[in-house]
Amino acid sequence: AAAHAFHLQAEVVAVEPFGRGHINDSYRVRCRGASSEAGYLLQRINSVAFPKPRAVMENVARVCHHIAIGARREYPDTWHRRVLRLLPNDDGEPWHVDEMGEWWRCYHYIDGTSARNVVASADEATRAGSSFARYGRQLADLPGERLHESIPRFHDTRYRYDNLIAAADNASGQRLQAAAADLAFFREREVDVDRLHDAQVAGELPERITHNDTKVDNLLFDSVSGEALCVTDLDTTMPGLLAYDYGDLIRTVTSPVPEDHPAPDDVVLQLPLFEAVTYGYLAAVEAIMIDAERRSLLWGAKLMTMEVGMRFLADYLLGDVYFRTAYPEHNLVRSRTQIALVGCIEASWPRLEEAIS
Ligand code: GN1
Ligand code: MG
Repeated sequence: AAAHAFHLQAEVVAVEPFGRGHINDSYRVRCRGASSEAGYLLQRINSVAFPKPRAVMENVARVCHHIAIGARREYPDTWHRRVLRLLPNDDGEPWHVDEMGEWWRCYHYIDGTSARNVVASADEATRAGSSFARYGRQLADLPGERLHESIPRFHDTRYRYDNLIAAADNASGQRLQAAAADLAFFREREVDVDRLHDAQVAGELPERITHNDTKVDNLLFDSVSGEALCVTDLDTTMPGLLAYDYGDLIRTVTSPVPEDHPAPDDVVLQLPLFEAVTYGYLAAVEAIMIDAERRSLLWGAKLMTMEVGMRFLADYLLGDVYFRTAYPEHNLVRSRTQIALVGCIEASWPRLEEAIS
């Protein structure tokens, strides 16, 4: 029913769950018709994570429209595979609100692409770095008002830390006990949580438009050429710092195992991939980046990894109310890979700083 609220251009034959996202519900809508008809990607927006879905959709619609203008100019033949395209509903709006008040949207499906949660080569790492950096640059001249903050304080590490401590205060004895060492890890690093925020407040780091969820899984690669084609998962695109986007890339590109790998000892920071993603990222932002931003990037890597680790752990302590989980320890397992990676970043700090400078 939700699919039919949109102006589909082909007959629906199947609707299947799709993707690995932790927040929204995604479905692939398969269609019959011309062989070129790739179908659609239908999504229900998670109203716990996004209590202001209209603000999210206004942002996403503006962002898609703006990126499409540039992509059309640069790639007249293939632009439609390089940007998400929203379908309108009967009222011409790029969303649908159902009888339960749930918000939906529908994109054209981009066929012949795939996403990955672990990169396979240095080349892919470079492509990931330059794609997300380019995304930010494309939005640097977005006309109109400041984007809405779709999730306020999304990358406020102090806020994430405080939420973790509050979650521990309210946790059940059993989960609290299981998480004791992990909690201690974050408590020992409280001194670092204000670093990016303080530098921004001091006027050292300029506000940019950033994606804010640049995990490598949020990028589509062409299945044949391997080219990084299209940035996805645009809901958190809003004002932010370059260090956020660079940081979340490092978090997800440099480890050989996925975020929920059950053996944290397998997490290592692969230096060649670190260098490759950094190279791709810097090459695409160098023209606009100031020195203070460059110096903030490694803090972005550490703090974004800490943040997600703290969020997973807080969610575990609260009984799994935010991230989608497949088994009871899922959030704890995820938190531990992040802790391991923070340890790797700390252990290689001087070497990493050198690679960024
Ligand atoms: C969520 O939506 P998805 O799965 O791409 C989360 C990110 C986390 C990520 C961890 C809105 O991203 O902040 O970094 O999980 N998105 C939201 O995998 O909370
Ligand atoms: Mg996603």
